[in-house]
Amino acid sequence: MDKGQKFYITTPIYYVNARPHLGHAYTTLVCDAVARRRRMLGYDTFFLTGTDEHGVHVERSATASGTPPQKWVDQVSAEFRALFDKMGISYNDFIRTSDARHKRGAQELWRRLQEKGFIYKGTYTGQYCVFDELYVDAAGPGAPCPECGRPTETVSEENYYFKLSAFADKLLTHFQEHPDFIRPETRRNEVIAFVKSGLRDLSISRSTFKWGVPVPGDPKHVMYVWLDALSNYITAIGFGAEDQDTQARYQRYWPADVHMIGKEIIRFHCVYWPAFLMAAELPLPKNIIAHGWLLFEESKMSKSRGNIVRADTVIDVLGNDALRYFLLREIVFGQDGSFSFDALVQRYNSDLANDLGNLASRTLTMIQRYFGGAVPYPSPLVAHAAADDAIREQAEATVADFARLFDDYQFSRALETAWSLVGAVNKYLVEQEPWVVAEKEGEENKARLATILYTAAEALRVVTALAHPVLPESTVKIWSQLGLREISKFNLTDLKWGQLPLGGKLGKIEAVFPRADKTAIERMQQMEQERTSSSAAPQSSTSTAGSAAPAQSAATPAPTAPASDGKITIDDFMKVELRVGQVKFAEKVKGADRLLRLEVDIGTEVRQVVAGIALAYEPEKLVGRKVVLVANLQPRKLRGLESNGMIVAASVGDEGKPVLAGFLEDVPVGAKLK
Ligand code: ME8
Repeated sequence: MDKGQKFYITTPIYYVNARPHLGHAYTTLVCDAVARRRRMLGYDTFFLTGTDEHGVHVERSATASGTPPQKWVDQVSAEFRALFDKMGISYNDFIRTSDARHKRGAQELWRRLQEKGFIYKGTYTGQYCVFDELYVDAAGPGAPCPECGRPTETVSEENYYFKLSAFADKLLTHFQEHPDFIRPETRRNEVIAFVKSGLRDLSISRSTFKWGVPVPGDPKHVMYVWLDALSNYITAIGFGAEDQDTQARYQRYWPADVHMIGKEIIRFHCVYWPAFLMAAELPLPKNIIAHGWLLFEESKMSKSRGNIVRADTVIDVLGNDALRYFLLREIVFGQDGSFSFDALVQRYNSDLANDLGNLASRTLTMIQRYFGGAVPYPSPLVAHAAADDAIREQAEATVADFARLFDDYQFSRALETAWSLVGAVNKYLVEQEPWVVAEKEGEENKARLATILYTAAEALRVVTALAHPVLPESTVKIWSQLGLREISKFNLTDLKWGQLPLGGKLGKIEAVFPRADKTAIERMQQMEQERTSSSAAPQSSTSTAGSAAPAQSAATPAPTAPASDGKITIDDFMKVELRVGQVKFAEKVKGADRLLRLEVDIGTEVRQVVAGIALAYEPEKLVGRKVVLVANLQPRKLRGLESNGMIVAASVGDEGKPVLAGFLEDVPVGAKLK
């Protein structure tokens, strides 16, 4: 890694239609840890986060709550910012797409695209998913969105288009020449396959709503929310600014070194964004890193599923560092990973309270007790043992391994390495028994005691310096207990064994990680319940039957109400043909986490059904199972697959987990339910 360079890292800018949850906190704290380490390595680091505030989605949420859009976005954006401040996130700037500076920059990007001849006017008539802000090609009225399964709306609009189709080859060449452009490899392959399947021009304006950045020269239109949002990465650092100082900031920091995103938004970042930049003849970001999802109770934590946990809850009970450590250590970065209060408390107690906490408290307490709180002088000759060298060697290897792994975004493995040093030093203390040596008389024993405690304290210093970007609050405390000052100004490139000043006076010794007791979990669960019930944020509704489409979200218009008393006649019910079917074959639908393709025997024929039950059922376990099928539904297409019928399932809990309907007695395949 070169020194003295700039490093520009960004999070996605978060939608203000939902209150912040642990998923948003995750990306932000990962970036924060990376930014902090880069600063400690001497990089001129710029870390950007912010909120994405435009679009019909936000306009509708605001209107539904009777609030003017600007006031609504001000409120929710402030919540994101307050959370990040509470989390101690070291962002350098917080961009809002409703900022004047952003609008100016986004319009400047538009002008450039237009000047270079990549924008033209055309008409689009078809289906549109409001939730994903996506046009759904080749789909009929009411068709479900291929991304989220919600019903699409029919729109007919005269729009501006971007000539995305002109960039397929250029993008593929760029991916080939820059193998690290998209990480990890699996996401890179997905993007390459998407581009190879052909790119169509992209509609980049909307005229059916007002809440957006006006198109330069044609204010009846607002810019497509993704073009608007993606441009934040340059507008925040001064692209399109009027004054020279701000422009200089853009020159200094662009291109970004890392755009960190969740895996669901790779297409926007890895295809659209580079194509816009190529068209405007601007440099491309160096790395786009897509991480996996934080799951809670086995499905993606998200507002629409209603299965969210708030970062505040964890912070209020266990503190910021516990949350950061857990998410970076427990989740293999890049893959999906589960969050649970049990695992959090277990990890906190074992790695922080026990391992690091114990190492710090016993080493420092013994130095206090036996050496009056001054770092003892090790004795390289008389009182030296092979075990001391082993710790020193392991510490030196840890510095190198931690750097290699952390800077390769393998946070979990980097922390594992550092914690094996912690474990080794704790074991070293148990074996060397300094408390026994301290009881013995004579200079040699005194020298041996000094060497043991020096070795432990020096190893503690090394781990503390390495862990600072991950545990910014507690490492400050340990550092000052070691008698050292300003850990964040410590230059990590200088980290070497033997730098603990001999004879240096320790600071005041206090426990850094108090053990969490059993009530911690209950307290967090209770806080979540209270926050959920008192939250003003829209919650998802629970559907009574599982279907190929996920549960309705608050953002989706409610289904049309039945007859005024809410009841239907028996004739209405008899119109629905429910049959017993048996699953003959089941497989996951590629690229759709929630969907399974099933072949279901209903006595008279075998039907293909696409069902949104993949998060609850393994395909292999369904084969042979009897299910209830709505057999006379009109066929519809999901992810290009025709679905002939709907499997009946209960929708359980806030997250709408599907549970298949079944029978206690054996029933013949094809039997009708009435
Ligand atoms: O997509 N696990 O905003 P958004 C992990 N405004 N990360 C999660 C997560 C989860 N369960 N839930 C959310 C948008 N995230 C657009 C982005 S950028 C120009 C515009 C994180 O509010 C993750 O980083 O839906 C994901 O990509 C982002 O929040 C989505 O936030």
